Amino acid sequence: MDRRTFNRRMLVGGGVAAATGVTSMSLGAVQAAPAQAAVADPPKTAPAGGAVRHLTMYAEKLPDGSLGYGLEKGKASVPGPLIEINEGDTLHIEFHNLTDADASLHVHGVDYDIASDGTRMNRSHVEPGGTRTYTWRTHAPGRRKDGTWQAGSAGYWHYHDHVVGTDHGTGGIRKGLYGPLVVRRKGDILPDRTITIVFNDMNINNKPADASPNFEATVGDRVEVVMITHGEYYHTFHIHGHRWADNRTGLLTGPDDPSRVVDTKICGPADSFGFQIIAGEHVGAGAWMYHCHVQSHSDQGMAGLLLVAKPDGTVPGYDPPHHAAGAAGEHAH
Ligand SMILES: [Cu+2]
Repeated sequence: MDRRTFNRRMLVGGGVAAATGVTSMSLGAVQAAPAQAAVADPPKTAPAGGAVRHLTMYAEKLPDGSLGYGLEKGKASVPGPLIEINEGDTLHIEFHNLTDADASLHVHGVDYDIASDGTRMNRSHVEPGGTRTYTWRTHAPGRRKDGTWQAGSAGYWHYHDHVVGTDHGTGGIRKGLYGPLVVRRKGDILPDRTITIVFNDMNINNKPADASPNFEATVGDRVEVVMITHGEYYHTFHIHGHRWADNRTGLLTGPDDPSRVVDTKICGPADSFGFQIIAGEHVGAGAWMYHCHVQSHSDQGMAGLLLVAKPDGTVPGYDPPHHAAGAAGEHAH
């Protein structure tokens, strides 16, 4: 996984991404000529799966008292690290519990034996200081022997603790033990960057209301959003100036794709979905808000910004506050 991320950053992080941006802008600003899209380099796509991957994951307490997952000791974050695999991959995660309470790793959406469930019911949790290997498997869609179709594993999923506080991990989730999992299908379009937005109770990514996370992009970047909900409430995720298709990838497969195009989506605890947008497409650079659209929730601080910069790095009309943008939840490819 690391090597692929590294290669993609080396190959497409700068040049192709910038070129795509210019083309997108010319489509929006000069002439709405769909044929022109063919001139741009096509986006990179996910390869076939089938790899066996290994990862080490730590759960630990952060200086502010929250709990987080991290890929290295002392590097835990809230949300936890983005895990990306392809349909057909198997992932072995050597999990180290560095907290002072029982903890676990429980995943949504993929295949695992009961020993990798991450709950106390089947003793698949980990005591303080302990280690356990969780194995996640995935499969492509296909036909069963009886002729019916089974879904593949591809999707925008997530993982979280299931034992801290209560047998449902209520305390662990509340304190930040959660993170995004993306399973891609061969041929899925790969983003330039992925951002993770978690509505957890009445906060975003466990940040205080006056410091909700802002994310940065440049006009034309293919930005992938992984949106996860946790906690006690239902919310309506909304982003300004950008829309997506309400389907597995968030992308249309053609002009007749019947997927509804939306810019809001109702989400409840443990829900997850994802989509890709071209930052600023047809609307340009700016401080584009994303927020919960339940009015009392946004009024209480469930709002942040997607800061879409012009190629020269400036965000028109935006006055940076004192706290820095970005941080956890942002993942460049
Ligand atoms: Cu809300």
